[in-house]
Amino acid sequence: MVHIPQEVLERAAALVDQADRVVCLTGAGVSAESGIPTFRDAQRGLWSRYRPEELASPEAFEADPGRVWRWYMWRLGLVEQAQPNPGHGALAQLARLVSHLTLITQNVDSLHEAAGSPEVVHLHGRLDRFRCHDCGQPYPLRPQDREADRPPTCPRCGGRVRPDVVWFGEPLPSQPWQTALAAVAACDCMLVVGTSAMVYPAAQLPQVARDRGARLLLVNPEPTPLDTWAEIRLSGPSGVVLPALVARVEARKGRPRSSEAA
Ligand code: BJW
Ligand code: ZN
Repeated sequence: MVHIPQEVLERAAALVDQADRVVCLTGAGVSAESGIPTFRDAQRGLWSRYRPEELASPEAFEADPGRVWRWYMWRLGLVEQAQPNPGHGALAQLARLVSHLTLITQNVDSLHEAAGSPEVVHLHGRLDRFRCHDCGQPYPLRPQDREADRPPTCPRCGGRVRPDVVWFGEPLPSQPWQTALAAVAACDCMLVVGTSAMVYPAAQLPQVARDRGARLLLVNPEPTPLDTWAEIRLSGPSGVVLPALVARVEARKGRPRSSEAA
């Protein structure tokens, strides 16, 4: 049972409500209640058996493409079966309530879109898209590729096909990163949900917001390095905390815009 003090929730809702431009940065924790394991949970996390560099780096892929391919095919199966949870739903609803929300995610699933969030900035790519590791050519995944022990071959150059995600040591895709930076630099309230804030450059974004004077609000059941910077910390799972927060924002605003238009 999660207990969120009403006074803290009300203060958080007021920060969001009073902001002209809100940014939300999400991490793996927002999808945990959809059954997708986070990365750094010591018992159940995706990296409880391997070090991150053994699976999520170009070096790992080049050294053992089959192992990396099978890991991603397993994860793709998990993500395809997953449904958005109330946390995703609350963020989609928040976009309808506030005048300007930029939703930035580090997640490679598409559960924000599935929940109805209108525009999502994907910093670390997407697990449901594939491309050639050598020439970058997009590759439409075939059913037999899912069962294969090794990655398919690029029809254009013969290189290996890989998921269109960002591995350690690789630069973030330029356009999403620039969009994220600009949104964060211009926001007056930033919501940081379900991330350990340990992976750069994404972890830098809350610091940029804070340096520009934005109010920082954290949603996480565990402490993170951002705790000392945050104005408000809502401790608990995002599937519980976000619906409660967004309901408060909605109550402050009166009716949501979507129902006014109907
Ligand atoms: C809940 C919950 C619930 C649980 N509700 N919450 C030192 C300084 C700066 C940088 C570096 C450095 N040393 C090395 C670097 C670089 C490196 C880096 O940051 N390493 C760190 C480990 C230190 N970064 C990079 O390499 C990046 N690229 C780069 O820097 O390029 C430079 C360059 C420029 C020019 C040319 C070439 C290079 C790339 C980083 C890519 C990260 N990729 C991954 C894998 C994506 C593909 C895949 O999915 O397989 O992205 S790593 C992994 O971590 C994934 C995630 O998006 C990312 C962040 O993880 P996240 O989301 O925070 O998850 P967790 O598991 O860590 O945390 C979950 C949280 O949820 C926890 O806090 C829980 O408490 C919480 N939670 N249940 C709410 N119900
Ligand atoms: Zn190719």
